[in-house]
Amino acid sequence: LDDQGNVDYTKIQARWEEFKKNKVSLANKHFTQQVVEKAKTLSQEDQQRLLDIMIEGLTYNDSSVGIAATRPEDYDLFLFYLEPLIREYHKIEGQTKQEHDWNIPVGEYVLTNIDPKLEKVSMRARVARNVVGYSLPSSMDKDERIKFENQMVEVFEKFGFPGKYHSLTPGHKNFISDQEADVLRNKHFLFINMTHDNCLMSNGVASDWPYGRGIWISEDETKMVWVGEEDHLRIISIVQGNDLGKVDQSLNELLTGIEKSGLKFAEHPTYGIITTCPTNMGTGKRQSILGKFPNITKGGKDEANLKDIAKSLGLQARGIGGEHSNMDSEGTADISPSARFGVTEAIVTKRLYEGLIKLYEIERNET
Ligand code: CIR
Repeated sequence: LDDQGNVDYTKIQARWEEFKKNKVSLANKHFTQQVVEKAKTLSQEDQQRLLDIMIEGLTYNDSSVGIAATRPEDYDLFLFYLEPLIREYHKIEGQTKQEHDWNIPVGEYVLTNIDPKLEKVSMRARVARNVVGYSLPSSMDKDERIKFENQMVEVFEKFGFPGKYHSLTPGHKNFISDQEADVLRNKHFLFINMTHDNCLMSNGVASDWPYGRGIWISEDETKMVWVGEEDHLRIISIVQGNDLGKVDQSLNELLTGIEKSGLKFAEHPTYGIITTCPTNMGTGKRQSILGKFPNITKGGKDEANLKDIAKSLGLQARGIGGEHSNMDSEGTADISPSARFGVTEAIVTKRLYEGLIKLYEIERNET
């Protein structure tokens, strides 16, 4: 902002030019002259809000996307900027309206049909959700984070699934220590300390850590809900087995149970489920398996090779500890389809299955 509090576009454009020398985030790529001209027609307040949603990209030079919405309305107000970006990430050409379809048959996407070794695999599916009436996590203040967590504790106490809520909020009645939190992290249930993630630090999502953060876990440890991470809620199911349909069934039961408690989720008429990061818009659904790819990764030494091959198949390969983590010496990776918008929940599962057929074929042929 200049001395008068006006947005200084020359400075922003100079920053993007500087950043382009290293890596081009989607936030950078889509901040075109046309976007600048349109932005200048907005009120001063809205121009400042536009800066807020791209602050990650402007302050952290290693982001691939660099955008975090601050309120659900951002996807209307700043659609002139975000629409081409969303379409590029999800590979959508032309107009698409988000549809939902949870009709995912059990017995159809069976991993042992791809490779007999895939008898007992860690299968994970999650949906991101944000609750109407709260700011999105990048712009919540500490009180709002705590208020939201307490509202969720009431839901967990009443929604009928046996389980327990663990809070990271100091002084909370369900508080767990750092050591207890690490036990849950080692089981890949709980998210990392968000202050260790530069993206989440720069966009404000990690602010007020660890207030308002926690995890609900079902007694059988197959269903869980993250509270206060990148979205208000990440509703998750983890099932050990080989039928992708079973993890969807479990996730859908949990999601339906939470919906019945009366929470209203933010949804856009065209872009579907509203999420902090544009990569999750649409279904908000990410489904993955933990697979071993020792040949493609050359014993875990060439993670980039797996990431590139996965990308060419419309998949994303991550390490075992989340988005910015590493693979082990067996090349254990979390593989999921990239697209979440313009596909239904059922298509996300189908894409994972069909992508894995190709990926395991490449793994078998790699020497
Ligand atoms: C970034 O822009 O690099 C981070 N905010 C995360 C991007 C979202 N995730 C992804 O590409 N799968």
